[in-house]
Amino acid sequence: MTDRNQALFDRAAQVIPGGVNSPVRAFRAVGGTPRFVQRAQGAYFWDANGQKYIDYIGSWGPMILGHGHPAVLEAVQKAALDGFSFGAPTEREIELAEEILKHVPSMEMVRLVSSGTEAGMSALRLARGATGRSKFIKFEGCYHGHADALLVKAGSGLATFGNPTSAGVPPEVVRDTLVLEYNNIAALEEAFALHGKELACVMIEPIAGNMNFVRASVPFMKRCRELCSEYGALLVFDEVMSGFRVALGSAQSVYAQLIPGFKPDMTVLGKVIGGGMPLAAFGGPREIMRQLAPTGPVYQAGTLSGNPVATACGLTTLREIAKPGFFEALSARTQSLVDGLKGAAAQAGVPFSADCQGGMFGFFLLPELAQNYAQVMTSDSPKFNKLFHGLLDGGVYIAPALYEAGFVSAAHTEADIAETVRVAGDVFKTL
Ligand code: HOZ
Repeated sequence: MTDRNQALFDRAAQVIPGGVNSPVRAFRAVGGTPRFVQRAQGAYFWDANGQKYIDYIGSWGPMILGHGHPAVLEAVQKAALDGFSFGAPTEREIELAEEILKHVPSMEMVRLVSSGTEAGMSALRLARGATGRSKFIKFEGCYHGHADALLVKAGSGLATFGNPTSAGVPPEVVRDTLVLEYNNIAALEEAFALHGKELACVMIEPIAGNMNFVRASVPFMKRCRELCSEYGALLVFDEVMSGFRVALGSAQSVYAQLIPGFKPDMTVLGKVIGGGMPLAAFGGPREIMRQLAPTGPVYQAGTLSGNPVATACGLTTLREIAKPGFFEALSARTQSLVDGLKGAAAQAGVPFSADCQGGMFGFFLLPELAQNYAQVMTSDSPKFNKLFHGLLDGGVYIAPALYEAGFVSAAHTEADIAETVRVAGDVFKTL
């Protein structure tokens, strides 16, 4: 039988760099042929060969209700009939903003944009504009989109500024980006002692989903908050992945339960708030958000910002996940996957650790959970690749790289979880 995935990949490579429109999709880390998706429904998608998979990527997070949820489909179809894009305001933008603010009260105002990269880039510009400072801290392994100043890896010393991680990013553009180790309080304190008064913000993924799944420890998060407040820097939460995914109130609500009175100054959102459509946002207190054009001097704009079809998709998704019991059920399902995988790995004698929150999870072929990027890097990547392909052959689709988190949707059934654990158990025995 012809492999249609391979045929499509070969054809794509002639007209699209690497055959993909986002690099991780090319399977370079794990080898093999990317699956070209033909259609998806609920917790599954079908590839170009007609092969069915249980989907644990869910568009890298947005599909929290599963694919093709009837209420979302209806809202999108209706919105599309009313017009695709106007470049003028609509009532639904207000409704979506109100819905977001209702659940994430650290934000008093929110600006809608089209992608997480755009939201992160704009939040950084606003933090710099609002504080009048240029330098900022980010953490190794946290990804905030591909804006130039954010594509930075750690420099040679703890408190030195970073180096570009991509060709085409001039060193002078990243000279104000300080990159520190995640969960390292001593490095954070040292950086503030040296540069605190010049820092516009600390930007952090509170639950990092771009180095697999790594939580900021509570003492570390507490110290981030204290130092930002002490030095007048803004604490910017990048919740593109964790927002409305780990809890209805996002990761900040999880930390607020552990650290009394905790809240970030600004929040960056994406993925779930668009329900699978290109939509993202950033927000914060009124006095900061009013620094944005047209009320303030910080420029930011977009033709597709607040797009009417995307807002219909996002708004309906948020209303569905705000229904009573939604997150309890999703969390229980995700926990049962993580527990099942741990049990299967233990039975096969494979070193394995895993964690989850709400509908987001991660695992390492390591005996202990990684706390930072360097520890994530110690994972056994040939073994991960074997696991990845074993799962894929068994009809289970996880991210094709060990640096990515996984996502469970409300459409995943107990039977899907059991089947996943069964397939994983068989593969673990071969590792
Ligand atoms: N930025 C995503 C990985 N964390 C990949 C997005 C995609 O390929 O769709």
